[in-house]
Amino acid sequence: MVTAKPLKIGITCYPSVGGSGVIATTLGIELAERGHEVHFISYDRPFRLPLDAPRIYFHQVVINSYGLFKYPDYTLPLSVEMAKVSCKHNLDILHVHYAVPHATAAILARCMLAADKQPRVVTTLHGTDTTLLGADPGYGPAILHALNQSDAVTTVSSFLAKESRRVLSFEGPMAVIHNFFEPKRPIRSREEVRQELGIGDEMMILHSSNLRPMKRIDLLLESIARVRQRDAFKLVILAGGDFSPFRDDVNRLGLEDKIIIRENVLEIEDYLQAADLAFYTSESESFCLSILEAAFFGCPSVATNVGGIPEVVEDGTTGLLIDFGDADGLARAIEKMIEDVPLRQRLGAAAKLAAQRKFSAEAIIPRYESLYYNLLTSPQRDVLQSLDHPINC
Ligand code: GMT
Repeated sequence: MVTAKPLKIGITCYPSVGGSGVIATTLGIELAERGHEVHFISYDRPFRLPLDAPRIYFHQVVINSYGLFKYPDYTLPLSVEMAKVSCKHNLDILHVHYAVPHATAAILARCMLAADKQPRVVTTLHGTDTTLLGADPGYGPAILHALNQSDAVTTVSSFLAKESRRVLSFEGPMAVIHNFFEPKRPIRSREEVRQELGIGDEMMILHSSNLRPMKRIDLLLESIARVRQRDAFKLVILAGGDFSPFRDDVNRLGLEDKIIIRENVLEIEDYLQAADLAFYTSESESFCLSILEAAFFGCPSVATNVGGIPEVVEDGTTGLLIDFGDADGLARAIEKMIEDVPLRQRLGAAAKLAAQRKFSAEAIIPRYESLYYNLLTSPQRDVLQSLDHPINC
């Protein structure tokens, strides 16, 4: 529980499967457990949000599809809901995760409110909101504007902070607050899960992602196909999306008996505790939350040395990092993990220790709390606002 005055915090994120939504939801849950009141504002209830937790509220944004619009708009109804919730519940902080369109909606919401009702706006950049959309001329200037107007900007890795400066030319202050994980107790035992998967003594390699192009599932499969000890492993893919587009690759590479797919799994802890190795071949990654999730269960990783991954994996100590694109190198790293069980166990134990020390809720949540309290004691921004007709609550 907090000893300072508990805060009223609005959180907006993507509610579907995805690292930024997972982080935002867990942050809200942790803040509520520490005594703060947390209001989630989104088009759907975030999938990991408990239904009956004290001090947690959900406000749904209703989007009407008008025939006159070719593309339905989310930003405006989101901004109105943010303004209404801020006004009605006297929010201190509006914390948006993933800049597009959440940061722009938050800035607009703040403008609609009377000065004494305006929350401080915190924007957390997660990855492609900078690396992909930030570089898009149709989005970049709007993102930069929203960052400049935010009361605080945070990024989930030092890599992403540097990229945000480079890609968006953002010059304001940025706090690096790394991602965190708070594992739940698995429901089934390790043995039960491995039995369900049909895995015996083989090394269970785990990959969990939304399968988007930057995850480079093609490279993942290519590397797996080059592992020479064919009988020594199984690859389990927890797919936050449709795996069928990759079936042709699986067949072409003769991997049908090596790969087990589970789509849209909610009990990830069950699978994390059953795994022996995490495997990621992304071409771009601001952090890679899935590597951290595996580390909490003593699972080392083999991963590409890109983006913020080296901030999560210490090469040779908590996992093995290989240059992006080097399918042979990735395959040899996996072979090494198969052959050298003491090495794998040593890296796994070190990964778990590092995760608990650096990336636990206990280590990270107080950083967000201090950021919020510091903002509330610093002078309020001069905001362009509708002084005559602030939004009604
Ligand atoms: O930016 C994205 O691609 C989406 C985002 C998500 O919602 O999953 O992923 C990013 O945020 C995660 C949570 O902070 C990070 O762990 C991922 O590395 C990051 N993805 C990329 O940078 C590609």
